[in-house]
Amino acid sequence: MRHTRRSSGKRISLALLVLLVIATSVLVLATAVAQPPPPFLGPEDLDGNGTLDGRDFALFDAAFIAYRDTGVIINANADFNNDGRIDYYDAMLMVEAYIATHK
Ligand SMILES: [Ca+2]
Ligand SMILES: [Ca+2]
Repeated sequence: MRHTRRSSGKRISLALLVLLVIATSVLVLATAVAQPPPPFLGPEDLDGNGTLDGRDFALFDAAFIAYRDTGVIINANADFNNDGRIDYYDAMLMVEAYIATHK
């Protein structure tokens, strides 16, 4: 009986964590959409502000984790090689773009 209660609590905590991650991702994406038209740096500039920085990595990270954990693509722009997945290959393209723009 005690084990069941503890397990139920963990399920509720996990559900709350998943909701928090989704809510944060929606807020980040909504903020990115609300920005004025930017200079276009490249597809890896996920927030479109003309620089490739931690904010773009945060957007990519959210898309990467969502795809890894659920198989759902929450930001199709993070699928840089257009293969229908957000995975290691997209992460490599993100890192390569960062290195190329921060020489
Ligand atoms: Ca950016
Ligand atoms: Ca991909």
